[in-house]
Amino acid sequence: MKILVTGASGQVGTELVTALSRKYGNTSIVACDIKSQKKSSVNFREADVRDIGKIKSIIEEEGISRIFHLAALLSASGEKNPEAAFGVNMIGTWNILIAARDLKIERVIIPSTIGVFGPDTPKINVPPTTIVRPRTMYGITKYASELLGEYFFQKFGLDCRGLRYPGLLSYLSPPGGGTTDYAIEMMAAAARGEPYECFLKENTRLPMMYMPDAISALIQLSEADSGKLKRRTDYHVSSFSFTPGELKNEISKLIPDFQVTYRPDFRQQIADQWPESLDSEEASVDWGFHSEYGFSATVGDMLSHLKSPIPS
Ligand code: AKB
Repeated sequence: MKILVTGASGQVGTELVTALSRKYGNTSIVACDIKSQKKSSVNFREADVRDIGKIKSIIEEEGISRIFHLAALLSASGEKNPEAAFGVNMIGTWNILIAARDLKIERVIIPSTIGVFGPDTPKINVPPTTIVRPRTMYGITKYASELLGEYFFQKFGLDCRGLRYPGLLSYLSPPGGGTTDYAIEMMAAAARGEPYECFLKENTRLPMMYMPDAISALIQLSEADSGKLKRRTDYHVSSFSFTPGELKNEISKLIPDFQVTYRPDFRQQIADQWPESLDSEEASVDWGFHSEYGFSATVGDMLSHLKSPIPS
């Protein structure tokens, strides 16, 4: 098996490439991103997912059989530049699906997001089938990508799979352009001994997950027996939910003089459209999803790594 990871230099991509190469060996992985990467432990190919010719030639030249398609602009970046978000998220996903169908790729895994939800979505313990109706370009394009994945499965027999991630917490590679980024920024500021000005209100509750659990879930779904999957592209996974105020209090248990002020900006309106918690039951039943890390363990682990970063 030869695996292509698009968006490989992003927050999830960086850690997924490391985990996949540990599991399958460095030579089985091809990392691809629009940003060039000088130091890569695996074969790195620079490419824009909007360029189908380039994507097809990489697949053919490298003998790719499986694709993790992660390239995307996140919620806040998408609102700043809707055209770019449409191009990368929509055209990019369409290109990956067409290339996968034409070149007989055996499986395509596309993570989705709580960004697919809108103001009409219920707030608590939300199951995958519910009112969606997103209002952001990120949400619209990611929801359409979920539906396209299902369409390609039904119509062409392409094995597409996906899950909706909550906010993801990681210390190795910084997030970029998301609404849930505040949580990582807050912990990073605390670790540096600095105060933090939060761009969401103190009581905004959102579902979250630690990156090691997010990576395990994606790999687990990619390996699941196809016959056991009752859903295709929209499994829910989540570990816990918290507000900026609760995160501040948790950090203060370890760094008592940590200070946070609140100055909500345009990202508050995005966060207000998302649920507070997700129901991950179907992912647990169908392919064994579970989380190792709770809220306190995540904050403790994040802070200890952020305080003593791995030298680059
Ligand atoms: C964002 O905030 O845009 C992302 C997400 C929830 O998908 N982290």
